[in-house]
Amino acid sequence: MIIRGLPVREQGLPDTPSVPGSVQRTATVSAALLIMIAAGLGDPSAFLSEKSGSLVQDVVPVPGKEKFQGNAGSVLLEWHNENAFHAHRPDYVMLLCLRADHEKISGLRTACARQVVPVLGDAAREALFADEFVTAAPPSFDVGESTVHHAVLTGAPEDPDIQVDLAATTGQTARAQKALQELRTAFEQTALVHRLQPGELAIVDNRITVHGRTEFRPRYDGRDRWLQRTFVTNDLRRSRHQRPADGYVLK
Ligand SMILES: O=C(O)CCC(=O)C(=O)O
Ligand SMILES: [Fe+2]
Repeated sequence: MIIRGLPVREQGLPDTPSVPGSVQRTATVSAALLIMIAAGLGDPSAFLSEKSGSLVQDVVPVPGKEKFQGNAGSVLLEWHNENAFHAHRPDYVMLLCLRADHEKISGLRTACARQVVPVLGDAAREALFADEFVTAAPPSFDVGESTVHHAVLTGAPEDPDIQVDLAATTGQTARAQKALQELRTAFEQTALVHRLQPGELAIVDNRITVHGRTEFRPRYDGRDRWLQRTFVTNDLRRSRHQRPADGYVLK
């Protein structure tokens, strides 16, 4: 879902941050918008290992990180569910645009299982429903090597959930590897591109939708692309054992 016309005034904004791990911890209009809308959808949440556990995080290009497969990069960002490896990955990812890139070419891309699954062949669909995949955690999480075998598609055959990160998920069998290739093609075939403008908020349903981003050219002049991001979880209780003091931050 895209919500347009939110009151983000570009003129009044400071320079786009350009340091790694940049977050928003003061009460700005954009941060308030994100948290209010998150509270309507569920509860905001964050991971301590990621952007110091801030509930509102800057998504900005960082000098020297151009090729990084994460939001500090500016090359094509691979298709992924947010925190695909994690049992308590967010249910929604909210991305609010404060500033577009100079050339207005950068696009948030989304592909929804509801469009993706019907274009898959029977063999690929069957493989994606099997526990034949492993998804690595980013180094920042310090959880060691993942060995959990999971399926990419789970739930109702006609409306499944999806769990994959094409930069981190590997097929453990020949048919699983082949199915991931077919899945990538299906993502490309069904992709929507959202060239977010200031004041536009994308709400990505992370249970059924993967996202990524097309390439762009940062200039590091204070006017680069700037999104702010908040994760939403529908059932905070489920992760209580990982949230000290019943806060919103998962350890
Ligand atoms: O830069 C974007 O449009 C999305 C980046 C991304 O995947 C994220 O911040 O979760
Ligand atoms: Fe993401």
